[in-house]
Amino acid sequence: MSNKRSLLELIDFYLVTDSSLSRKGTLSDVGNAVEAGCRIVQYREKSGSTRDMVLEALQIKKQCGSETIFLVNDRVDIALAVDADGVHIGQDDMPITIARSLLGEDRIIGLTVHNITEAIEAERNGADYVGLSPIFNTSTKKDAGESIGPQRIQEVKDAISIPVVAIGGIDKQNCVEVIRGGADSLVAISAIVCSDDVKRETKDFIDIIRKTRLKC
Ligand code: TZP
Ligand code: MG
Repeated sequence: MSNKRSLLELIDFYLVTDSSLSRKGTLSDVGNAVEAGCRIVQYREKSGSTRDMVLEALQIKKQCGSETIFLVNDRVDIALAVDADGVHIGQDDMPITIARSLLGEDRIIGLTVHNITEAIEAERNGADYVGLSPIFNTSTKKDAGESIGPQRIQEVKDAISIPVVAIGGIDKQNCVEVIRGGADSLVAISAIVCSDDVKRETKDFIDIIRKTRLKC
């Protein structure tokens, strides 16, 4: 693992994989997104054996190379097994302080939060960024909860000093509101992996995010 924490400052579009929705498969999605300029990838796999996940994670790590942050969702053991750059965990996963003691100080830990209280707690407990969820309604994660709306991003951003990554129901149309709303980065799952041309879609998201930032 190389320490990629400084790259967190630079992220804009953030890819989260989903093999259950993907049209072309996870490895194809990651390869295309990285080629398009995506600088952070989270391997989120909810089915299959641990062995298969480790083998796939090793391939994704290779695709990410030295310029793209590679995180594993939920599974601290898999992140350690493949020497990933870190993990993304939720409120019901391993407590962040325990994850930190296993992963060490150099790895990145992202935590899903739903409000200011959880965001402040996440930062206090050593999170490197928060995933604020869900911004809009989404059918990709059944238990995502009530949508927050892009107008609430800034209050979370103002309460903490680590990056805020927006997730949930984000597409090329509404991502402008999300960036204007104060998000440092955003995730789109279905808008990317359900597409026929992941490279094109990723490039479009990156362009829209950068142009919107210039106007903010
Ligand atoms: N966590 C909160 S919402 C969500 C996850 C994994 C799903 C986001 O998927 P989509 O398709 O971008 O709405
Ligand atoms: Mg989780």
